Amino acid sequence: MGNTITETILVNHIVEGETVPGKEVALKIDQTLTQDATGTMAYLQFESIGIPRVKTELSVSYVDHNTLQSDFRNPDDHRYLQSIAQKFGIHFSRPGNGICHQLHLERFAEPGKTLIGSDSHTPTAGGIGSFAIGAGGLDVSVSMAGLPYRLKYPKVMGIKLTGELSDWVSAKDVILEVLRRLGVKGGVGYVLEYFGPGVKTLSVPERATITNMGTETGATTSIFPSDEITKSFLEAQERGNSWTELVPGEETDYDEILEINLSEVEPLAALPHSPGKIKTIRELAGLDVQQVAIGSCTNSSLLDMKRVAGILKGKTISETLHLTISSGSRQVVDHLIESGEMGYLVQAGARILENACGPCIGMGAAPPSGAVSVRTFNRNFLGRSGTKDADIYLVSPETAAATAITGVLTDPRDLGKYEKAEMPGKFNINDNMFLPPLSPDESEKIEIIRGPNIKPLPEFHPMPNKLEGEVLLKVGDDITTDHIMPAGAKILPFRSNIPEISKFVFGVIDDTFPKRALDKKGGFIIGGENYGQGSSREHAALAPKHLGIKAVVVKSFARIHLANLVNFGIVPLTFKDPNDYDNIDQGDDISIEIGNLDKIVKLTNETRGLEIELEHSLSDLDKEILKVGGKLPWVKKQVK
Ligand code: MIC
Ligand code: SF4
Repeated sequence: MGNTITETILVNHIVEGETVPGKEVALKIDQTLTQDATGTMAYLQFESIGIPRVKTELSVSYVDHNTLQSDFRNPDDHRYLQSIAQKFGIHFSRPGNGICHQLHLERFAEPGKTLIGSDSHTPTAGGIGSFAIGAGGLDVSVSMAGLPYRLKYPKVMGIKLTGELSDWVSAKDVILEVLRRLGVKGGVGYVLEYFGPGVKTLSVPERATITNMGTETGATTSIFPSDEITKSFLEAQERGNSWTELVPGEETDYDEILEINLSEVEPLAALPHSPGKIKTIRELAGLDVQQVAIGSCTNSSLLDMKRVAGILKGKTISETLHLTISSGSRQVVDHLIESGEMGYLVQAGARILENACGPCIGMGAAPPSGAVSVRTFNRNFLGRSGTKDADIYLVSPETAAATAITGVLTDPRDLGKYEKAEMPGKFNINDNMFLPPLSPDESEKIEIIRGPNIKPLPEFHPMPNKLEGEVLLKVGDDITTDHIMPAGAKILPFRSNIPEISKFVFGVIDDTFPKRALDKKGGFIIGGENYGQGSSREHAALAPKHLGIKAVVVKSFARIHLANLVNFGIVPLTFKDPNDYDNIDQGDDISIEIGNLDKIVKLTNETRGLEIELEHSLSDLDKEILKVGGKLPWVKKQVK
């Protein structure tokens, strides 16, 4: 018997705990990344921990989300982030350089290393064999302070790839096929590890597309082996020295196996409003489309853009739609300019956007009312595009480009002859938009620059033994962090200002929620399965905390959101019997005996005179953290 790659890397990094699935282990973290929308909060927290310099091998601060500078707020945050990076020994990626995950893959990610990022798509680096996990900003700042990262030891699902992709079918279709099989909850508690003869048919950027969107299955992370293909990619990025081989396990080493024959995969789409709602393009073909958007951390590599350029060459986009293209990095753009392929995009009528998240996070390019927008992104949650009644379909770059030409959803196989796009043997390397860390002496002279929108963190108080109040909101299954704490051009600039951003909590579901919560001096939220799926944004816990939310009681939680609730002192509880969900309504007065957070916690529905048993999956440490009011007060004691 061999070892899975997951096991090999974890065993090398475990500093505490046993390798038993479901048991908590503490991991040494080699690298961290942050982006600006979660980064300002992460660094405010890092500052308050009070250590002079990061303790990781490498930490990078990227600016890619809030790049629409409609007033002073976003640029002020960027300036703050730059000064923080220079103060604390962190690499700084300047705005315009590209999307964090694409850049990290190109310039920093290494096979066999652990990486924590304050963004749920950090697993993109799994395409190069890095064990890369998304987490809340506070967990990232704690890792930067040199403390280990704690997680439940995962089970490993081996995804066996056989065969080879057909012409016009791409890596995006593979991950959509995985989502078709697993849905948006099927990966919970697992690492998705790819193995089998099909692996060698996929390049690193293709593997990264797959690990990127593995997040949408709820998996802890996804990872590919590190092989000769990984080596060539690293060499082409002049980083051959950081290559190590990572050989996958044998079939019997995995807790579960899912087999995908690449030759049988066909062009697919995720339908509104969930990445897990999959149909074939053949079934949907002919649907009128008003917008096509190509880019995001899932599909913005040079290979993706070259394929799109090849399809658009000599064509004009349909007059019934708009096409936006955002490349993942300056390296990608540089190559497209050099090869002339950028010309094909421009000549076809594409609107070339900045190398940033852009429309993926609702930063511009909102679709028209009631429109169908076809995107190469990874999320299509309700309202995320900026237009609540728009229908977003998630597809491959090939399908998106074909659709841009015809004006209706089009199977790219109908385009006829396929021309293979090739990556260059050597990438153009130009790191001049990365600012490297300063020496400790130089760092000491740096002043941290804070704009007026950067407000201090809320205060955290110890948890009482009994929680009382009203059920302020009852929601159903699969509530995403985009429901809880929406993003977009209007709201994202308040990421450093918790009192302001709190006014938008649950805006897409019930815009009276924030005021009602404040008027009632807080209360409770009741939810269904997979509560908090989606992003790592800790604002989905911090802002409800500011509004006085004491506990969230649901049928089940998504991993990162659960951790964020604990971090900010909101008690995450689940129904012992899911049918009890029907025994509580919005408006009911309830009380919860917290005590020592024993296995079973008692909830009393005072309005209905009922008692309900609740459970939790909290470790002893989580309980300790909740008792003192959150992770920040807890961590301050640890580093003293
Ligand atoms: C997302 O894709 O939802 C985001 C925006 O990248 C988030 C992070 C954030 O909310 O800032 C994520 O995926 O973690
Ligand atoms: Fe940015 Fe979209 Fe990727 Fe999130 S999913 S990191 S918003 S490109």
